[in-house]
Amino acid sequence: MNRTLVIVKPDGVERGLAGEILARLERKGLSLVAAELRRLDRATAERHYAEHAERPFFEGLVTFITRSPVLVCVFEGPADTWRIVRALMGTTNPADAAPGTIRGDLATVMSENLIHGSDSAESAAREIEIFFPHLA
Ligand code: D4T
Repeated sequence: MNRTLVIVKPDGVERGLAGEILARLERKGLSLVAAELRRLDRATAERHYAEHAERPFFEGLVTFITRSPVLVCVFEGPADTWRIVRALMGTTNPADAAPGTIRGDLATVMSENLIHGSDSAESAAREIEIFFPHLA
């Protein structure tokens, strides 16, 4: 089996969409193996988004992801489970995301796009280590 990290972002929890988002991943056939509602501190957010440290949107991104609790989860499925989650999420900008995807159905703007999913096998391993070190 193969694992990936999912975060229901602050907008998702605030809007009461955590259950809907997890249900979509579960209905697809993925299994929830860890979940915790957590308010991220700045250091953890900066570590998670380290690849974007030099980007102009970084400060806003860290402020956003730390503004209220997120639901951090690990999902398990077949090989490359991260790809399955990414397909269900839809593109980063919800304005372009296909209907039927989480972002396509439930979000409108890139700065509040509801869900994070690891974007490679390497990212999944790195991110599970950050949030659930006992599972890494
Ligand atoms: P995450 O990492 O949150 O799952 O989103 P993606 O994998 O789909 O997109 P990303 O890493 O490129 O961007 C991370 C995060 O930053 C926000 N963002 C991104 C933004 O506010 N402005 C931008 O121009 C970009 C590229 C949205 C998601």
